[in-house]
Amino acid sequence: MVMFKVSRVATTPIDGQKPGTSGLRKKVKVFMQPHYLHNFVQSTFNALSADKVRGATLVVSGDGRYYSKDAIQIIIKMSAANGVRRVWVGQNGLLSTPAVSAVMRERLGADGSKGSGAFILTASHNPGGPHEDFGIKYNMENGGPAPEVITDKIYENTKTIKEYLIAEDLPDVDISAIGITSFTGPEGQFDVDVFDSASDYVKLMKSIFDFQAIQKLLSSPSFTFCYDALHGVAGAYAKRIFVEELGAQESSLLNCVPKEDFGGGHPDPNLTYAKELVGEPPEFGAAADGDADRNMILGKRFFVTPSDSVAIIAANAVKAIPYFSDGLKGVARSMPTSAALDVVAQHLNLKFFEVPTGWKFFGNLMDAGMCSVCGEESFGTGSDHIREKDGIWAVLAWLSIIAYKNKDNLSGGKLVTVEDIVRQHWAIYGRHYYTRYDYENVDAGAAKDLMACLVKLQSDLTEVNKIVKGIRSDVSNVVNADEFEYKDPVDGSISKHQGIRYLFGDGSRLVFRLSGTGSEGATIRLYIEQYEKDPSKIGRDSQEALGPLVEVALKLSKMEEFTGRSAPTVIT
Ligand code: G16
Repeated sequence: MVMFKVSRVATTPIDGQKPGTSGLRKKVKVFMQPHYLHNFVQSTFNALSADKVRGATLVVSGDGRYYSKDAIQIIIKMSAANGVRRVWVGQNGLLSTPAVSAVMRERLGADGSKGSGAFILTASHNPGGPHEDFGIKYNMENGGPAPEVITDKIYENTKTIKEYLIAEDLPDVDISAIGITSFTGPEGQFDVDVFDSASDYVKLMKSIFDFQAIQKLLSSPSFTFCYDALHGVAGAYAKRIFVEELGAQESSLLNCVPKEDFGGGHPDPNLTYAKELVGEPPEFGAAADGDADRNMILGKRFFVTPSDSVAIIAANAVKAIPYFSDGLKGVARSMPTSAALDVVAQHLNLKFFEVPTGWKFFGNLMDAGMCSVCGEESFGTGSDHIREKDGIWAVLAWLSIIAYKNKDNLSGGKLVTVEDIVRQHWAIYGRHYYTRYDYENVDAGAAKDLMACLVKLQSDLTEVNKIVKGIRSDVSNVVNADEFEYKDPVDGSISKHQGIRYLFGDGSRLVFRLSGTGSEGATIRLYIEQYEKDPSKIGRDSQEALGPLVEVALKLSKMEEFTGRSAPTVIT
């Protein structure tokens, strides 16, 4: 067995290592600076209790973006030096974010390993390549992202770090070959276990869904299906699940070879970036982001908003998905997500929670058995089968619902389509017209000023309504305006400043937030929502229906004045 020594390397703090909504995301060239990744990894080890490091098992993998392979070798060497017992790596360093969560819950627990955690190497939906983004985040033993108390500690540690530990003489491990490589260090044996990236995840999906029912749907002559992985890590799962297990045609997979630079594209599954899928619509289309935790659901020339998607999944889960056959424990959404899920929860008498943006906030609810299905407007949908949002799970959930709705007419008749399912849902529950405007990479100072101005305005609702009515007299009055604050019902922790809300008398909402996932400058997100219960008014074009509120939002926030932008970068 190869022996290794532990080196203590002197370092100094590097500015700007504060984890955002989901980990630290920066340009690759920032991560490649001397000590940059090392400082963050050591600061993470130092933020954890000793038993979560010494003798522990760590999963280290990600979406395969540029710099991942180097980063994995660095983290292996630092893990060895910090007394970790074994590191688990998906073959070629690939594991989707949901698969990491699945592996932690299914496999690490089962093998008796203690104190497990994971470093997930991804910048999610941000582009990859030498000039683009890299990212890293730490997940806890329950398979979910580290909570704020840990990420705050990590950040504090990055500001005072003086040294890191590394086994510099440990040879690079071949992560392309499945198998265990063992080494000996000052504290005994250290193993690197490279395993198949997909098998645990595929097994889990088969235990949740009725694969036979989905298979029947996919083989129906009237049904067409297409899945676009945008060259992200979802490709490593799509072939195994959709083609090998469910019998879809190989031609139904688009961009399913994972690439370090996502083929030069932007691996963000929305109407702007998943262009190929939007251009050639099948009966059912879906797309994923870089690390496969996001999803976009499409019918034939019909976009399902993520807010509607989670509501529709919740409304149909018990009948269409075997995992939920005993009922739902509760449902949850992030604050800016539309209230479509709230209405379903009321109708079905389900526990309901509204949390801040960030999947980590769902974890406590799920661990406490209070929530089964949850979702976010940012193309994230999932359930308590793991502690991350899950792109392929969402696609399988939709395929299950379509299969259920068509169980009696799969032999050639007219199918109930995605659009039919959504329209039927609106007819029962009403429709939440919804849109999000993103202003990407605006000047950080200008963005801060815009937000500060909106907060200041909130202290005087009479003044707000004077301005609003001056812009559009046909919108309802603002009845409340605040900054969203969340008290976790499980551990009582409080998260402040989670988005600026303007709430209107008719249930409409304007929400303003700064994104926590960008790598440069600031991204302003504006979320606009309006509820329509009247069945004769639920069929309008959403941009047209929301026109007056959009006008109010842009003028009230002085968007163009502050940012110099006359139009958003992306509208969804
Ligand atoms: C992350 C979080 C999500 C969050 C999203 C958007 O997603 O996991 O819970 O909704 O960021 O964040 P923001 O609006 O701050 O950019 P991902 O897919 O980027 O990991």
